[in-house]
Formats: sequence, C-alpha cells, structure tokens
Amino acid sequence: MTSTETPPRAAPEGARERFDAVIAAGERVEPRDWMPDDYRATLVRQIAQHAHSEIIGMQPEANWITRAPSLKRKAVLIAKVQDEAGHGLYLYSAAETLGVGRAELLDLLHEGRQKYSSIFNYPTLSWADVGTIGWLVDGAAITNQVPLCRCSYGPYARAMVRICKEESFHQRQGFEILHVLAHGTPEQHAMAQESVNRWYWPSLMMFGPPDAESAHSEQSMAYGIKRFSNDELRQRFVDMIVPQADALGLTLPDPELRWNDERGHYDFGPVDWAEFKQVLKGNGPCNRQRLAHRREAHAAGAWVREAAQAHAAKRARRAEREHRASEGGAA
Ligand code: BYC
Repeated sequence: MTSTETPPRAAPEGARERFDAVIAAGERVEPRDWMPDDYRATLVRQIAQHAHSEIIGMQPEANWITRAPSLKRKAVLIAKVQDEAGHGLYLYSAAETLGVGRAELLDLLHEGRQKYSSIFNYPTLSWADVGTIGWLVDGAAITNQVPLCRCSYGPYARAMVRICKEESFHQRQGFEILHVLAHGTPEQHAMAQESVNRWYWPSLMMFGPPDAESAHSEQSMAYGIKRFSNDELRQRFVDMIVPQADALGLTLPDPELRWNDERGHYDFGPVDWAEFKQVLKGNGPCNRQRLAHRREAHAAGAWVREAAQAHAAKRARRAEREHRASEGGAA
C-alpha cells in the first residue's frame, strides 16, 4: 500500500465540524489541519495530475528551442520551458504537504497510473505551434487556474498565485508570436491559421469532460477545490478567445460558433469526446513518445539525484558535528 492509498483515519472529536466550518467560511485548510480522507485523496490526484502536466508540457515546446527563428525567440522559449519545470516543482511540493513524496508520484506517472493533461499528447509541427500553445493552451490554463488561487487548500492556492502570474506572461508571448505571423507574409499567415485549426478543439478538451460526465466535479466544488465546473470554464474560455482571434486576424475552426444574445455567451459546436477518451486511454498521437521520453529523462537524471542526496547527507553530518562540538564547548 502506498501513501496515496492510506487507510481511513477516524476524525478527532469536533475535527469534522471544524473542517466543514472552514470550508463553509471560504477559509483555508492547512497541512497540519485534520481533513477527510477523500479531500486529501482528491487534492493529491488533482495536484499530481497538474504537476505531471507541467513537466510533460515542457516536451512539445522544447521541441522548437533549437529551431526558434531568432536569438530573442530562443531565449524567451527557453525561459518559458524552464518556468514550466518550476511550476512542476511548486506543485510537487504542494503535494508533499499532503504526505505523498515526489518520487512516488513520479513513479505513478511513469507507470501510467496517474494522468497528465490530454493537450500534451499532440505534436508541435510548426513554429506557429509555439505561439498557439502560448495563446490557447496557456490561455485555457489561466482560465482554469485563476479560480484555483482561491482553492480551499492553502499550499495549492498559494502555488497557483505564482503560476498564474507566469502563465499570463506565457500567454502574452504566444499571442505576440501569432500576431507577428498572422500579419506577416501569406505563408506565415497560413502557418498560423493551420496551427490554430489543429489546437483549437484539443484546447477545449483541457477543461475536462462535460459536467454530466465529470466524476469528481460535484465533490470537488463542495470542498472548495474547484470553484467552477468544467463546462462553465470552457464557456468562459470560448468567450475570451473569440475577440482575441478577431484581433489576430485568424478564424476558429468551428462553423457553429456564434454570439447568442439570449445567453450572453458564444454558442459553439460539439467537442469530439470520443477523441478525448482515446487520448486519455493512451492512444493520442504522442502519448507513447511523451511517456518514453519522460522515463528516459528520469533515468538519465538518476546520478544528479544521487549526487544531491550525497551532498545533503554530507552537509547534515557536518551540521551535526558542529552542533555536538558547540554543545561540548558550552558544557
Ligand atoms: N486531460 O471528473 P473530472 C498547463 C480526467 S498544465 C487528462 O472532470 P476533475 C500547462 C480527470 O483527471 C494543465 N485527464 O476530473 C503546462 C479524471 O480522471 P481520474 C493542467 C483529464 O479532476 C505546461 C477524469 O478525467 N492543468 O496548463 O474534477 C505548459 C474525469 O474528469 C482531463 C490542471 O491540471 C484532461 N484534459 O477535473 C503550458 C489544472 N480532464 O483522475 C500549460 C488542475 C479530465 O478520475 N486540474 N481528466 O483518473 C483541474 O482543474 C481538474 O483536474 C480538471 C479535471 C479540470 C483538469
């Protein structure tokens, strides 16, 4: 049994009531507070999936670092990919406050027992994809993640504040890349449009299945982990990107997309949920490649982890010796 599958623990007297009161008041649950097992399990599941998405998400963009069209674009892209690694670290650290180690979570990812975002199983075929990922993928991420800054679990909410600031910058750089391409030569415009055509629908899938099929939404919303449902956030995203696409001079590949005066929102066509399910089952265009690459990178980094542990152990022994010496000196 792993620490992600801990047996149920009885609540100390009054703990459940205190927990419920914190949630009802919109306050924060902190690591040392008592919490129900299903609250902890849901957080571990979601934060781990989120962390895995950040580090797997480095791959499609890193694919273009060596081929970025200028030194400036290369420097910005390297910084963005490094930011994603940092987001992974904040999130694995947040998960650690729930009593589950990073090594264990990485094992679950590598064994295919924990998910990462469907979006990163699509290939980056052109330079325009770097712009589109910034605009649509980071745009969807921000739409989903800004409400998570108000998540009921303190360490996750605080990690999200910093992540969202960095994601906003990512989104702007993606929009700017696409703006330059869309206003460039006819070939550049066509490359930008072709890229948006490929990424638009998968970006809508990032918000998860429709509410009626979302296994966890109701409980997560009751616990103040999720603040809005999958469909609410998907709608918010579509409403945001339609005018942005106009500003870019690009079209979104949905003939049913139109403003609905009565609803005060854009209507949009049906998402291909069969494709989403296939990607989640491991049958997307790049699932195998992404996991194989991650496993290889992890194995190749073993010596770094061993060296860091040896260094930390040496420092701890020295600190211990100095402590003993100072105690001896004081005596
Ligand atoms: N992809 O009951 P539901 C980023 C799973 S990183 C894969 O609605 P929930 C970025 C779901 O896990 C983007 N799986 O679930 C990084 C569940 O499966 P399990 C990642 C998905 O948790 C680098 C099942 O389907 N962001 O933006 O209530 C560069 C049923 O779904 C997906 C986050 O992780 C999906 N798209 O809601 C650039 C944000 N959707 O666990 C950008 C935090 C659903 O029962 N996460 N599933 O096996 C969340 O907000 C929620 O977990 C979700 C899903 C909205 C994603």
